[in-house]
Amino acid sequence: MLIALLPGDGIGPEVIAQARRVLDVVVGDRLTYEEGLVGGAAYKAVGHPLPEATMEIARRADALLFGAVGDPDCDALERRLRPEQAILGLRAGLSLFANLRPAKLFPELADASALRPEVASAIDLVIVRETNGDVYFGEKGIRTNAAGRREGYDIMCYDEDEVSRIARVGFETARARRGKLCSVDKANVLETSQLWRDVVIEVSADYPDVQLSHMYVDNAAMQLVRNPGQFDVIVTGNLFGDILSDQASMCAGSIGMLPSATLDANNKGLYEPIHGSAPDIAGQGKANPLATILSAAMMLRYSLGLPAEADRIEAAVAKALAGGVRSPDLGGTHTTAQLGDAVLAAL
Ligand code: GGG
Repeated sequence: MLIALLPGDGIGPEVIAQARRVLDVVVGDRLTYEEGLVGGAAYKAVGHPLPEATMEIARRADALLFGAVGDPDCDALERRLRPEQAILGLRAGLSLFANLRPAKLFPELADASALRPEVASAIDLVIVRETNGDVYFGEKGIRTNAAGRREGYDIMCYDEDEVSRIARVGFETARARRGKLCSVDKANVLETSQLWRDVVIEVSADYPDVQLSHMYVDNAAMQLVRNPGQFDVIVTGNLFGDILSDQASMCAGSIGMLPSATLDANNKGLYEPIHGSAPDIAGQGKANPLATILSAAMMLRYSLGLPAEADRIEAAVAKALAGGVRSPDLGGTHTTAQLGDAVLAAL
């Protein structure tokens, strides 16, 4: 099975290296790898954040393991050349529309959560974020308005097919868990959200066994901090899901702990930590590789049909944490490589 290895920028290569060590032990030569340039690294090497050579590897691969993109050197570039266009281009180019972001507190990390331990211990949810639409892909630009002033615009747009297909992923995910789906929108203000809510209700007719609720995104942000245990699966749009999953990560200990899978309709997927490239700590051995290692486990489970191997990696991460290993984001001083060593020792 072929994996497209896309380390990217900043701490991306460091965390991917640790995930690769773990995969080598757990699945060995059942996987082969082809590395591709993405993000600022790709722009600096060949003048584009998502070169055709990388897309070609990505199309052929059974799954993609992605580090992070983002580079302050590229901040002044026109938008189509910015590093972040690599991840958007992969999602659009491969129809990767369903981004699953599980947020669960490892019991050993109760002290690292931004919440009180008794509140944090209840967090065990999945955010299902749509990733092919919304303001990320709508028409955008800077124009001059009637008063002669510069005006930025990003069109927020969803069609009913985009909403129904992600709603189905939400319902299926809830059905396989505790049977509760909360659809998050802003239907009191936004037309896209009203359509979102109407379509989710229509789709719910096919899932009478799933308990559906609706929440405005501002309330959802508050409820995630007040009582995260009330959520099982959250289904939401691209922008709201991006924001809420970063928030959920701090409830679960650290943004360095949250993995993700972004799937197409056939479970081909791109797997990445939800964190970005963290240029402030790049190259210093301070990055937490566990979100990437857990993303590799999701890749084995969702795209490669190796659930036992995925379980083995997740158990090893829990054991490593129980052994006391902590990167700086978790309040410790262990290095990126030492966290990798601890997971390998626990396997
Ligand atoms: N590993 C996640 C990452 O690199 N994030 C940077 C980024 O551009 N994120 C945009 C998004 O997830 O929509």
